[in-house]
Amino acid sequence: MYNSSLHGLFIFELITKMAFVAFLGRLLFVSVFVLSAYQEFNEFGADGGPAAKNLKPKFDVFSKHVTAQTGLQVPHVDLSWSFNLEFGVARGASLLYRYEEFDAKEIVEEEAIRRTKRKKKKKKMETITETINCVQSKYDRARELKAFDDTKAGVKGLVDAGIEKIPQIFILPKDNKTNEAEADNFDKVDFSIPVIDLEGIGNDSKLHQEIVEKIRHASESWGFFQVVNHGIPVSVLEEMLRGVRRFNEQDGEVKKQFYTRDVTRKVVYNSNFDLYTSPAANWRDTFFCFMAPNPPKPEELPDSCRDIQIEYSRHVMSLGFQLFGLLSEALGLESSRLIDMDCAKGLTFVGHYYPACPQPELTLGASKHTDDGFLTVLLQDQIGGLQIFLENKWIDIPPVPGSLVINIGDLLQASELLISNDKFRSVEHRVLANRDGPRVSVACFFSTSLMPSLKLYGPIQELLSEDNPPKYRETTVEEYVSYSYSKGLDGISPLLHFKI
Ligand SMILES: O=C(O)CCC(=O)C(=O)O
Repeated sequence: MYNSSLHGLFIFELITKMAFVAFLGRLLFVSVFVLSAYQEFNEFGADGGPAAKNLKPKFDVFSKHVTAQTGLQVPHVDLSWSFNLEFGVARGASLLYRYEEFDAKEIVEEEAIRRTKRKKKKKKMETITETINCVQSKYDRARELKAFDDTKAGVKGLVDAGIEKIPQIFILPKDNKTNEAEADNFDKVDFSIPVIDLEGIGNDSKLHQEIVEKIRHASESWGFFQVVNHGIPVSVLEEMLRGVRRFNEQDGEVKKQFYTRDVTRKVVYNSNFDLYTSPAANWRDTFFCFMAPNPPKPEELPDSCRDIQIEYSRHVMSLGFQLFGLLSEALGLESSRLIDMDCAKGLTFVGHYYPACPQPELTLGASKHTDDGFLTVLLQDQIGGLQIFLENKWIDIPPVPGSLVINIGDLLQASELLISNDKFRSVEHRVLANRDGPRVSVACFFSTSLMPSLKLYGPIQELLSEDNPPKYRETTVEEYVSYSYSKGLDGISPLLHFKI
C-alpha cells in the first residue's frame, strides 16, 4: 500500500513535471513565433498598409478554418499599424495551430518560401529604384551629351582637363559585359587572323594563285586578314600615324574650326558620329573626309597632316585596286569584276584618336560594329585593342609592324553588290579603351558613302543558284550608308534591314 501510493505519487510527480516541461516548451515555441511574426510584420509592413492588406484575407481564411476544426472563435485581429503586436500573437497562434495539424518540416519549408518571397520583393523594390535613377540619369544624359559636344574639344579635352573618373555618358550599360569578363573566357593561343605576304605576287603565277587562295579562305572564314609587303613604304605608314596624332594634339582653338556634325563639310572632326543615338559614347575622337572620287582641294585639308593624307590615300587606292582584283578571283570571277562594279570608286579617310582612359574597363574605344563599305584598309599603331567577334569570342588583332589590316565590309558580304551573297564575311569588331594611349589608327573605307548614287547593288548573278538564292534586296550605297549612319554603333548589323 505504502509502496503503491509512493509509486502513484512518483508517477503523478513525473506527469506533472512532464506537463510543466511541455508547457514551457510550448511557451518558448509560441514566444519564438510571436517574436518572429512580430519582426516579420514590421519588416514586411515597413512600407505601409499594403502588406497588412495582403495578410488580412489570409488571416480570415485561417480563423474560419480554426473555428470549423475546433469550434473556437479566433479573436478579431485589427491589422492597423498600432496593433501589429496583436497580429504577431495571432500569427504565433496560427503557426502553433498549424504546427499541431501538420508537421514542423512543412512549416519550416513554408517559412523559407515566405522569406524568399520577401527577398524577391526587396530586390524588386531595388530594381524599381534603379530604374528611377536610370530615368533620372537619362534626363541628365541629354544635357551632359550636349555640354560635352559644346566643348568641341572631344575626349582629348576631358583628358587634358585631368579627369580621373570618366563621365557617365561613356559608361557602358550594366548588361554589357565588361572588357575583362569577355577577354577572360578566351584562349588567345588558338586564334590568330591570317597574315598574308604579298611579296612577289606580280612575278610568279603559282604564288599569285596561292595568295588568292589564302585571301579566299581568310575572307570566308575570318572576314579579316593582315597584309605585309603590300607596297606602301613603312615611312609613309609611320608619317600617316604621326599626322593623325599632330591633328589631334594641335592647338585646341585651331582644331575647333573643324568640329562639326555637318557631314557635307569637306573635313568633319568630332567625337562620336553617333553621340546622340548610341547607348554609350566611345572613348575616341575622329576626323574624316572623302578622298575619292572628288577629293577636297589640298588647302581644304588640315595643314597638320595634309601632305601625308594625300600621299597615303593615293597608296591605299592602288592597294585597293590590287585587293579587289584578288577578291574577284577568290570569288571565281574575272579579276576586274569588282572594280568594274565601282567597288574601288570611293574612298573615305577616317583618322581615329583614342586618348588614354583612366577607367578603361567601364567603356570602349569603339563599340561592336561591322563596316558598311565594300572593303576597309586599316592602319593601327602599336598600342593594340582592336578585336573581332568570331565563334562567340573576342579575338585580338595584334599590331604587326608594317602591316595593314584588311576587312570585308557589309556591301561586299551581301552584294550583284550585296555581292558575295554571304560567301565572304563582314565581321563584327570593336576597340578596347586603354590606359596607355593615345592609340591612333586610320581606317580607309572603300565606298562612295553618302555621295548621291543611283547604282543598285544586289547579289552577283553568277554566284546565285537554286541552292544559293539571293539573301538581300538591292540598294544603293547611299541608301545603305545613310541607314547605317543614322543607326549608329548600336551593335545590330544594318544588313538585317536589307535581308529578303
Ligand atoms: O581603330 C581601329 O582599330 C578600328 C576602327 C574601326 O573599326 C572603324 O573605323 O570602323
